Amino acid sequence: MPSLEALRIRHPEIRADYTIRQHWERYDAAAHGVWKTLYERQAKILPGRACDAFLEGLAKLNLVADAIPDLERLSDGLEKLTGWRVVTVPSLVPDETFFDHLANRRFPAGQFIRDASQLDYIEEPDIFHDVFGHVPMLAHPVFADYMQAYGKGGMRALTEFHALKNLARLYWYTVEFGLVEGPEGLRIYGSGIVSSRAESIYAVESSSPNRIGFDLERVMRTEYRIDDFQESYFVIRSFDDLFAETYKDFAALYTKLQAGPTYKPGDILATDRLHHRGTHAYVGGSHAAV
Ligand code: HBI
Ligand code: FE
Repeated sequence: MPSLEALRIRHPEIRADYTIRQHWERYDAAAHGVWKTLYERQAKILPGRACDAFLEGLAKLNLVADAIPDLERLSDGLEKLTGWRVVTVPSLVPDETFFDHLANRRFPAGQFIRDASQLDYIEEPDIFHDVFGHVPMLAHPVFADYMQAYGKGGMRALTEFHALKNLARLYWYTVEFGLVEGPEGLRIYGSGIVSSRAESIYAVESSSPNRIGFDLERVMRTEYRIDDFQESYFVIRSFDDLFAETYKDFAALYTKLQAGPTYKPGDILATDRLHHRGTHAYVGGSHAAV
């Protein structure tokens, strides 16, 4: 990740918390066009796949296809709903900066938007992933509290427990790639899925990946892949349930996690509550796990 000094070359006004002004007026027609293309693709496929909370969040925040949102205006609406605001950052920020923003109900969103030639794959989160993918869920009161708790817990994991790896897995398998049991079947709430056309279909419909009932310790022991579709998704019963399962002091759990097994992304355990056992037919990319 570039240092604050390095970022200052492109963003002379960058602050110590890595925030910058969005400079909404600087997005050109091509940039707004990329937002529109991505938005319309997802709007077509998400009904019946994304959870109600996500779809309701889009509507409540008036997030539309027309143009890249102005984050100040978006924040004014979001703040009235759950007290969160969206701040602009160049892209990835250091862990402690990220956690400090979340702990204070500020969601950092990347300023740039991907190029039209890269609609399906980007290395760093852009404004489409961050705003379309993450912000609708922040309009849900319980999820909004979960995200703040993650920020507070992240700070402790980093400074007191050196357990960031475990906590980052929780974030990955919930906030980024989570599924939830809906009245009519499994639905997406994870931002990494909901902002990807191919993975939105794969995550709920493909027979390839495992879909496993959420279990906190199990998830914290499970490695994840950042370079391909997930081999396993974890399914929560509800956002209330997720919050109840995770709103606790992790000190004893972190100690426990220092010993015992670590699982590969595709592993299935005898103790798993399986919604679906994957066929593992999907093979792509390299198989590096982090
Ligand atoms: N920065 N902008 C941004 N977005 C993220 O999702 C993010 C980050 N910095 C660190 C980070 N995520 C993760 O390392 C933590 O969730 C563990
Ligand atoms: Fe994300």
